[in-house]
Amino acid sequence: MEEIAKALRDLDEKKVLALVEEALANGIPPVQIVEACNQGMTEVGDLFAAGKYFISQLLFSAEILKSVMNRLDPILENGEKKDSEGKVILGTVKGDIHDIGKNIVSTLLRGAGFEVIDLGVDVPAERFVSKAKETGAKVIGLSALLNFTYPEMKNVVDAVSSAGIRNEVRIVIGGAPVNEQVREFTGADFYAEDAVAGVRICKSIYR
Ligand code: B12
Repeated sequence: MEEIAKALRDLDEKKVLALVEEALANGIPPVQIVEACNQGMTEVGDLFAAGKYFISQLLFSAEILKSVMNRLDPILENGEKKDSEGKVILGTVKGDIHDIGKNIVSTLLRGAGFEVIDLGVDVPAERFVSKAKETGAKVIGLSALLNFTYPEMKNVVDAVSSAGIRNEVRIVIGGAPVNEQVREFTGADFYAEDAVAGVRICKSIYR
């Protein structure tokens, strides 16, 4: 797993894909492979923050991870159709276009039997609210990876309150730099440190 993270950090696409195949052949659960990739992406982000990588390298890392997810998605979704566990609205908040993590959450939720309404990226608060009203979903999942988009998460929570549906809708937030303090700031109900935790939270809400 460390080798996968390292190969991703070094942007060695061929090696990443070969290691993923090897891990799958050895029966490593795909969720664990995703976590290793997360680690690699964090290291890419750190190199970017340190001025050693540039936007082109960020973009390339995203392309590599997308190829990995193309391979893992069908396994994570697991084919067998279950009854709907419930509806979950997902989106990356306004001002933010990072979507790889959100897409992983979407895949795992679908795999767990949830109906996912994915609103995409750069989603304004009103869109989350109108979709929640339209579909009756009990969960809104917000993704944000930029610290300057935290206030936008708070805007969504406030918009849900203003629309008078705060008691019917639980709001879950996630994204690499998000933590419990951000949750408090935004007024969201839950913070998920990763996609697996997100699925667990959604299950607990619908139970
Ligand atoms: C790839 C990447 C990009 C790609 C994104 C491509 C894409 N389609 O998503 C591109 C090149 C477009 C990009 C652009 C920018 N980026 Co960028 N990017 C990254 C990088 C390297 C990886 C992100 C990623 O995909 N990680 C892998 C996924 C799987 O992890 P994840 O998103 O955290 O998701 C997991 C969990 O957090 C969780 N999760 C995520 N969302 C949700 C939601 C819910 C509901 C739940 C339950 C769980 C959950 O589940 C996932 C799986 O476990 C990060 C570094 C990092 N540390 O994350 C920087 C990073 C996020 N970017 C950064 C910056 C600064 C930018 C730019 C502003 C750069 C610039 N100067 O233009 C722009 C902003 C563009 C915009 N307006 O959004 C900074 C943000 C700093 C900050 N805290 O504000 C980071 C941290 C890099 C750094 N260290 O400086 N970026």
